Amino acid sequence: MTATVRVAMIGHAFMGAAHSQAWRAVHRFFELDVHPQMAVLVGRDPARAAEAAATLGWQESATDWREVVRRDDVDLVDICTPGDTHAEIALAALGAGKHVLCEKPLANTLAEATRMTKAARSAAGNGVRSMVGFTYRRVPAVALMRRMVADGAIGTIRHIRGQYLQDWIVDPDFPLVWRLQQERAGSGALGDIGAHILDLAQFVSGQRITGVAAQTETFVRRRPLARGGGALGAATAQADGPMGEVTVDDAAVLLARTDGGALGTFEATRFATGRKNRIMLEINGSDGTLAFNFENMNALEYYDASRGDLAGFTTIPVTEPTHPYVGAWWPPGHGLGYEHAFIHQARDFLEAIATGTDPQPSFAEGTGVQHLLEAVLASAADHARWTDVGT
Ligand code: SOE
Repeated sequence: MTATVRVAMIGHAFMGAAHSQAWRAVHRFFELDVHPQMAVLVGRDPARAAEAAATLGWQESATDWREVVRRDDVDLVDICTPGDTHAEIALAALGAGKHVLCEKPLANTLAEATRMTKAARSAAGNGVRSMVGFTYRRVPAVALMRRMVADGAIGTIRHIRGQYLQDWIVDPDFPLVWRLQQERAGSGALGDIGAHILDLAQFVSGQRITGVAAQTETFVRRRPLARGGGALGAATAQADGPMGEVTVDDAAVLLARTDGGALGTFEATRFATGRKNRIMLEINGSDGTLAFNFENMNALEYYDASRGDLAGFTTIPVTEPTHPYVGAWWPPGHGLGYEHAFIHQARDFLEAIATGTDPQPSFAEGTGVQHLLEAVLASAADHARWTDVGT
C-alpha cells in the first residue's frame, strides 16, 4: 500500500490551477513511494472555493486556512496565495508540523523570508520539508543547461544574460489588481517575474549574484480600480470609475556581478508589448555558449567553440528519455509544456518527503532571492548606485 501525503492547497487562481494539475498527474507519470491525496482546497469565498474544488479535483473545500493547517488529516500545505499572506500561512503550517510548498517569491519582505527560513530550518529537524516554487528550474531544457554548465561544456562563465518579458498590463485601462499594489505583492515585475530570471541565472550558472546596479520604472501610475477576478486579467475595470495608485514597478533593468567573476545583464518587464511570457537565459563562456528561450522550451541552443571552423549554434531537442524528467513522458520529439514544470516540482517534493531529504530550492535559497530583490530596489532608489547583495 503506497503511503499518501494529504495536501491542502490555499488559493485557487492561476497558480492554484497549475498546482492542482501537478497533484492530479504526478503519480500517474512518475513512480513514487508516496502519492498525493488532494484533500482540501481553501478559498476566501465558500461558493467559489467549492466550485474550484469540484473543477480542479479536490475532495473538499474550506474558507478558514488557519483551521485547515491544524487538521490532523493534512500533511502538506501548498501556498498559492498573493505574497502578503505567504509568511503567516507558512509559519502556521510549519508550526503545525506540515510540509510546506510556497509559491514564489517566498515573501514580500526580507524580514518575512528570514523568519520563514528560521522556522523551516527548525521544522526540518522534525522531518518537515519545505520548498519555494521556482518552477522554471524544472523545465527539462533548463535542468540540462545547468548540467552542461556544471560539466564544463562552456568553460569559464563570462556573461549571464536574462530576460523575463510579459505585456499583460500595457493597456492603461487594465485594472489595479493585487499584483500592482505594493502591500499585496511586495514589488511588481521585479518580484513576480524578475525573481524567476534571477533565480534561474544563479541556478543554471551555479554562481551567486554579489552586487547590482538597477533602475525600475512605473510607466502607468494610476489605473481604474479592479472589480473581482484574479491577478492576470479575470478582473474587470469599473468603467469611468474611481482610479487608484500603482505602487510597484512595471519594469526593472539591472547590471550584476557574480562570485564567479561573471557580468550579468537582466530585465524583467510587463511592458514588452507582444512578448507574452518570454523567458530568455543565455550564458557565454570561454569555451562556448548555452541559450534557453521559453518560447521554444523543448530545445537548447549550444555553441561549442572547440569545433573551430566547424563551430556553430546547434539546437539540442531536449526530448530524449535521458534528459531531466523527460523519461516519464513521451517519446523523443514530442515535447512538454508549461504545466510539466509544476508536475516535476511536485515529483521532487514528494520524493524528498519519501526519502527524508530537504528539497531545493529551500526557503534559504528563496531568502537569497529576497536579498537580491531588496538590493535591486535599494540601487534603483539611489540612481542605480552599485549595491552589494546581502547573504
Ligand atoms: C504572472 O506574471 C505569472 O503568473 C507569474 O506569477 C508566474 O510565476 C509565471 O510562471 C507566469 O506569469
